[in-house]
Amino acid sequence: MITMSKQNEFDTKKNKFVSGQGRIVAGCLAPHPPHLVYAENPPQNEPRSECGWETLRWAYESMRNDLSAIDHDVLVLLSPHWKTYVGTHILATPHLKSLSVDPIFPNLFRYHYDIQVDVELAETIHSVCKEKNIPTKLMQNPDFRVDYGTIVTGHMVNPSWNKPIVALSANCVAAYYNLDRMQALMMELGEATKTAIEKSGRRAILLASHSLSHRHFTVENEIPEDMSKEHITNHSLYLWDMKMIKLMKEGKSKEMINLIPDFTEQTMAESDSGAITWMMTAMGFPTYPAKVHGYGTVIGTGNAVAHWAPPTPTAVKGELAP
Ligand code: 2X7
Ligand code: FE2
Repeated sequence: MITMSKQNEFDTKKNKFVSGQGRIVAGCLAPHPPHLVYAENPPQNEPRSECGWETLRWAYESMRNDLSAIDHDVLVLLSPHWKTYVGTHILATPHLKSLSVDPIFPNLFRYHYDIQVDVELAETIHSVCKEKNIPTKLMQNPDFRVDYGTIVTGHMVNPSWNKPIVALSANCVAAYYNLDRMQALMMELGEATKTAIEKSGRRAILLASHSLSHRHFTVENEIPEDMSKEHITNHSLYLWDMKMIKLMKEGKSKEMINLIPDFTEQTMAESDSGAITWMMTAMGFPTYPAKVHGYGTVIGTGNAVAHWAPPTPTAVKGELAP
């Protein structure tokens, strides 16, 4: 069942939300290897596993625990596996139900999804983008097949799916132009997303759905969950991952984002989608530390599960108190 706070009811007479100011209440780096869902054995997924990737699954468990203490109405996410070639598309159909099969790992991921979308927020993001001349399009096809990145991240963050989502596509600007153009555009999209959330009255959690370093093995193990075979593809990728995680933990998000073009190029990272640049910009480049819940590899890729939550006024006072 979807829960929406009362303050966010839509007043049809006034044609606006009965709300105060909306805000971003947290942002998460929430990677989407389908292996994690496979290893959890939820009823929605057909294949069964014995175990696997516990460090990452327990990291998600820890993050879910922290997020459950933060009141929120909606999850807004950007996935690298919904690729669009002209601008950013925004999911804007109220209910999506179908079967998602991972094209590379159909043996691990055949997931029956049933997703509610916050169409009003999607439309608000779209209209703010229009005002700012950022190319966007609403995806209103009720038969649209949702990508597995959106589904895996959505499931690992909120397996009950009891909150609506808004999903944004990965506009292929990095491939068409370059990583610097991607950075600039995702910063504009981040600003627009923040403005739209504030207008909407929603309390939103943002999700950047991707791994860190992303070179993976080309041959799958006979038993996919055989953890004796799991490790990072090579040491230089590990060093890059640790460098990025250190900056997150030190509250140096601006420095971390400035490294994204080099990091992405050298580690083949899915940050070419712009998700983390979009999220950090929308959050105003946090100078408070991220909580890193865990790090682990999946078929050789590096994955961190982390969240940033703006300190509450009381916490800030407490920190500054003599
Ligand atoms: O899409 C993915 C991924 N990002 C990481 C690891 C394994 C598979 O799929
Ligand atoms: Fe991926």
